[in-house]
Amino acid sequence: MHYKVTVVGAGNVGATCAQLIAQADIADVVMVDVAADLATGKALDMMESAPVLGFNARITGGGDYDPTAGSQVCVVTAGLARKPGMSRDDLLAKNTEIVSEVVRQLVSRSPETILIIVTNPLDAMCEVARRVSGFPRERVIGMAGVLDAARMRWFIAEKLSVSVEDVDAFVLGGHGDSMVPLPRYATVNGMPLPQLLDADTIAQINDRTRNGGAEIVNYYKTGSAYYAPGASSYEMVKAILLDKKKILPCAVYLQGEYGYDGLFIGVPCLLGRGGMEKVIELKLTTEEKALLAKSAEAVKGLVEALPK
Ligand code: TXD
Repeated sequence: MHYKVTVVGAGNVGATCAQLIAQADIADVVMVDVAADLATGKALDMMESAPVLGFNARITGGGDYDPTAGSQVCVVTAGLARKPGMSRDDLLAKNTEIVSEVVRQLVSRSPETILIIVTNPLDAMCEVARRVSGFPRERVIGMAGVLDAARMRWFIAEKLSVSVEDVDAFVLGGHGDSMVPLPRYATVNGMPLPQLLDADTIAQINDRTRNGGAEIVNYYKTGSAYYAPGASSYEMVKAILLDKKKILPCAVYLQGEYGYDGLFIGVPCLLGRGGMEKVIELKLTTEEKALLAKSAEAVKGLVEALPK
């Protein structure tokens, strides 16, 4: 079967994700953007890279949603990006409007699709997508933890001068400054991180992970990170389409797990062809639970601030 993935928002993150999906030949990609010509132009530009890179997937782009019909996965990156000095939360009102409209358009044409939400403020936009789509939680998944964990993994690999391939890490909680890096569950080729680095160094890595988005915004000045966010979105699409049963940290609508009910929070999930197939519950220390509670409060605040 030939899979179809829609990416809404042909901006920095959307286009990076689209290119990676096509280049891996796992699906055809339809890009949609209000800036229709931007989507058309980027799709053409990517297709012109196909002969050189050697992929056969088709990428199309424009402003029309009809070509998205029957998509197995839809990635929503449409919205405004953060500018320096702007918090993720400042984006709330504007992006609620955008994500609501985008999701309505998508689900009317692909009622069985799996939604991957990327637009910030992430956890609140997931809730908007869940409400508008009426989908079960298995089919509304937020991308944040894969990115936050990737940042943490890179900082660990850099610090220890080891291959990124050997480094695993988990970040829980909302995708904000109160996210919860979990060094106790980070490993380097199976070896627990706390045995390899001292507590101060680990604390520095945790802080840098929490501020990873802001660090890039400060360099870019006119936009936010996109290579790692695009790659992280692609990783989730791949895990779903190829039914990998991969455990990845994702924002998911909790129903009692970790003591939360009715809130999107980043936790380890098993991703496969059914979407978010299982929430994995880790045993947390009292301190980790307290940090997660703080992060959950921040998400709750955002959700309560959503326009009714
Ligand atoms: O970890 C994460 N979840 C994130 C989230 C990591 C990085 C970026 N994150 C958020 O993703 C960011 O704060 C933004 O809310 C989105 C997209 O970021 P990107 O850097 O790709 O922003 P761009 O380059 O501005 O692209 C957004 C595109 C742009 O081309 C707009 O024209 C389009 O979205 N857009 C729309 N498309 C379709 N429909 C509507 N209504 C629309 N409005 C804007």
